[in-house]
Amino acid sequence: MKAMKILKKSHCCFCSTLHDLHVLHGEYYSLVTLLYLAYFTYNHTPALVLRKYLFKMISIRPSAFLFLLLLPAISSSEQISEQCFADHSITSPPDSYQVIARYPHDPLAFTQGMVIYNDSLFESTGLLHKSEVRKINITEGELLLKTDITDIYFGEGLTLLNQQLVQMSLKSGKVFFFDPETLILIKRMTFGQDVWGSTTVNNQMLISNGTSNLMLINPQNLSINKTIKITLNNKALSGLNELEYAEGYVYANVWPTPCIVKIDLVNGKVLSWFNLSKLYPDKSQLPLSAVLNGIAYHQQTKHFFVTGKFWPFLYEIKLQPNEH
Ligand SMILES: [Ca+2]
Repeated sequence: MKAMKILKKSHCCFCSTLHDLHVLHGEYYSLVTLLYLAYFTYNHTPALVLRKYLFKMISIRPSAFLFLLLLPAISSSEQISEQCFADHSITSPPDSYQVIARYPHDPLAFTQGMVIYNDSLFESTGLLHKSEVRKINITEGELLLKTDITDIYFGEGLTLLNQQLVQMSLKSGKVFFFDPETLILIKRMTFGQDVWGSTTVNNQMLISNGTSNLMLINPQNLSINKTIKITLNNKALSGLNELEYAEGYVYANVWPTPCIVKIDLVNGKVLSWFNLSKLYPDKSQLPLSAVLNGIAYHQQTKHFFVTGKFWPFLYEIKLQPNEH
């Protein structure tokens, strides 16, 4: 409310511009909240959404043009890196992978996490008002079932634990448990912390929060059993996001890169890394938030299935670590 009053009373052109932005949006928000919504709700970086609004406003308030001129410098620093771990002094080439097949994937899905159960793909999607859990036919990409969490929650990681699908959420700390056959909500619990990705390790939930720490969680009361610092070349590796446990190791994609790392949970060390930047290289029509963000493992074929936010394809791949 204080921020709103300041904006309404100010007569400087910058504040007037911001005020108009808020009016155009239909509600009053603080600038920080507006930029947060810009990124997560409109799927654009703050600079891109500001540019969009400023173009609209030039006819209403010519001073908007001055602020438009400032934006290229902002956006140039927001390019999503196609490089993996530039600051970790990596000298060896990435490990290899083989593409087995490509399947359709909903290009409107803001993919946040994936897991395979009984030969179906289960996907968690994010964004306010659009967060869902979906059951999908892998090869056809057909949506078989879906359910949404209420509009105020933002879906994140998804895993299967004790025959239940468990979906995490951003900011709210809410954890949702679903029946995988019907996608009916069984219960909800409160973890109380920000969660990005999740997977299941020996009947415990393993979660990420965008830092270099992974946490093992007791599924009964959501208490933290253990925190593991993940390192690459003896340096903490931050940005850990979507997770998948397979054959004794944890695989994590590192936000916002197109890279996946293979982690030994015993010591937290990265054993292998894969650069998937060439998997779906045509991102010219996608927002910058359209990064790799879905990893699921098929236990029978031992293949991984990967996709990204708004990617039109799901890829079946076989990881082939180099001889180290
Ligand atoms: Ca996963």
